Formats: sequence, structure tokens, C-alpha cells
Amino acid sequence: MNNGSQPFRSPARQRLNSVWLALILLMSTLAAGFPSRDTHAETSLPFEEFIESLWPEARDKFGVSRATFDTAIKGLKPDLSLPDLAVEGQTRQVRQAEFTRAPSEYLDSAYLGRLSSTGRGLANKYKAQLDQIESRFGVERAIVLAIFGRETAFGAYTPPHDAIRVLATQAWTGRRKERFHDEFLYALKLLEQGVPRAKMRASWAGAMGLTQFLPSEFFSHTHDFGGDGYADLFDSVPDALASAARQLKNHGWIRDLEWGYEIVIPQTADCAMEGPDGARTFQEWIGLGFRRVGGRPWPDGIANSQAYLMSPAGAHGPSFLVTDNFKAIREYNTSDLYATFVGNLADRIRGGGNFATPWRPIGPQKTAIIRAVQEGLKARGHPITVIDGFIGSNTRREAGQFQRSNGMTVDCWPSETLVRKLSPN
Ligand SMILES: [Ca+2]
Repeated sequence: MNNGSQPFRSPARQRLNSVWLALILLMSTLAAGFPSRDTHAETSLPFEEFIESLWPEARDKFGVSRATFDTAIKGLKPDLSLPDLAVEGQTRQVRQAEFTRAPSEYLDSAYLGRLSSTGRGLANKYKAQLDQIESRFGVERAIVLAIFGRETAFGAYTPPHDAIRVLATQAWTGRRKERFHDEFLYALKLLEQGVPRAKMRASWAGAMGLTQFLPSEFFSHTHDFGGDGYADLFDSVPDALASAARQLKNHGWIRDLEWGYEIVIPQTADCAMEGPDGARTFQEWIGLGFRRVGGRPWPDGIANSQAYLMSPAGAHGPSFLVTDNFKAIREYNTSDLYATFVGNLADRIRGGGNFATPWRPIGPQKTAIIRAVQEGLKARGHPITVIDGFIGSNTRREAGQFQRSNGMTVDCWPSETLVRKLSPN
């Protein structure tokens, strides 16, 4: 699952030139207008008392013994350096990397190329098991391998945190602490079932194992491959691959359907058609003049499948028609960049996959500017429901529609220019 702290081989850092300084000054100004939600503590109990308050539930609903509980919490201290906490006196922390890194960096072709080479090797090594996984779950091997590659670089990366400490901290004072309450209890249940604490190394968001599952997912999506009675997501590659496939299937994966296709938007259309609400059949898209890049043919049998337009960098990079399987990947990690990474890595493992359209270097996605664009669009009656400073299909589409109806260049991308245009003064 979420693995924002995972190291990423990024291209050269953005240089801090005068344009950036101006942007930063603008951002500070914008940020000043939006009082942070997280400068006040929402925690009512001290950490130790909060953890102890979970004991009755751990015992009654999760079958945890007092001995396991005591051992797990002995000497436990919260880790206030984690991202996404709401801690008194602490400034806002950076959230998931998917929401801050530029698309051109996140979808770095060289890194994708290296991963795909390793992935092809693993496809040979685990051919027999992958045959069975495809047949059982209907998820194609390249997709399953791509999840493994994205999450832990095929096991080369071990997350740095102790899962119990991370989950206890997030459940106590995380910005999304409701979500982590049960995850902490499921982690205790894993200990109760004999998973060694030392194995339970987690991302800052509590995901563990070769394919990064949250503790609750160990109880809903795992698959024991080989029938030794234990789905070992820490040390068994076949178990981890089968479990990733099962998780995708549980999230609606459709057999024999691609995740999506890079396309060319016709002159008569633009990026402001983006988003799941604008889904049409492939037949309809093709009728509107959408075509695959490089004149590639459409495969047989997809005419009546639904797809929606998705341009993760607005008009500054490739656009895709994506299917319900793209949505299933997003259930693994709710981010268009994440799902595009997985889909593209799968394409490359199969031997293709280079983006035909370049990702232009548009810099990291600036939370303050995105937030100002969302506020401005909402004030003008656009259907923006969440002002969160994170960019997704909805913000890109509405930005594009505003640009279109105001005679601006339609790039569906938040910018300083767009903020000024949206400003009431
Ligand atoms: Ca097993």
C-alpha cells in the first residue's frame, strides 16, 4: 500500500532560481490565507493511556492475549517525526510522495526501464507460479510483478519503521487516525498469530511485506501459495505475488482487460474531458476521434468496455484512456501517478511501454497553489467538493473547463497564472 517514504531515484533536483523564489513567495502568501487544520492537537489522552484504552477491544474483538499486548507496548513511544500527523506546535508534514513529486520525476523512464528488466527476469524465475496466479485470479503476471516492483523494488527495499510504533502513533495522533485504529489492532493480531516483531518493518503509513499490505489486508487479501498454511508476505515471493493478485481481484479486476492506453486527443477535444464521470465506451471515444499514439491498432473486443480520459500532468504530458482495471490499481494506492506507474511498468515488462509523449518538466505539485485553484473554482460554482491541495482528475478537469470558457490556453494544470485569473480582484 502507501509507501511514500520509499526512496526514489529521481532526476536532477530542481534548481532554485528566481522564478522559483517568486513562486515560493507567492506560496507563502497563499498559505497565510489558509489557517492550517493541524496546528492544534486533537488528542484527548496521553499516548500511554490511549494505548491502554485499546486493550478491551484488542482482547474481545481481535483475540489478543495480555502477554502479547504487554510485550508489544513495553517501552513504546510515539514517533512524532512521521508524516501526516496532527501534533501541537508541529508544522504540516509532507504527505504521500504521489502528491508532491512532479509527474516527470515520479514516472522516470530510466527507473521504470531498470525495474522492468528485473521484472522480466522474475517472470522467468516464477513462471510456474505466475501461470497458476493468472489462472486463479485472472490478473496478468506483468501487473502483479509491477505492483511488486513499485512497492519494494522487488524486495530490494525494506521499509524503515517498526510497524507497531508507526501504527500506534498514527492511531493516536495521525491526521487520519480513525483509519489507523483498527490497523494497530490488526498488527497486534499478527503478533498474536506468531509473526515476529522484527519482520514487521513498515512504511510511515504502516504497510508491510514484499507487496506492502496494511495489517487488515493480511486478513482479507492474502493467499497462501504452496499450501504450507501461511501466507508469508515477508519472505515468500510467490505468496506475495498471489496476494497482490487476490487484492486486485477483490477490488474488481477484470480478466483480459488492459489498464489503459496512451492516446492522442483530437483537435476537437481537450484535457477538460478528464475523469471517471466522463466515462464512455471505447467505441464512443474512437468515434470522437481519439486514437492510440503511433497509430497503434486497438485490440479486438474492447469496443463496449468503459474508459475515461486521464491526463496526470494535464496537457504537459501523456494522456490515457483508462479502464476499470486502472480503478482497481488505484484501490491499492489512491493516486493517478501510482496507478500509471504500475500500468506502465507492466507494459514495459511485456516488452513495450515507452511513453510516446514526453513528460514536460513542470516541477513538483505545489499544495498551496492547488489549494488556491480549488478555492477559486469552488467560489465560481465549479463542482469542487474537497479543498485538499492535492491534484486529481476533478481539479484538472474543472481547471481546464474554466480555462476553456475564459479564453485561456487549456492545459488543465494549476498555475500561478490560473490563481490570478481566478482571483476576485
Ligand atoms: Ca505459503
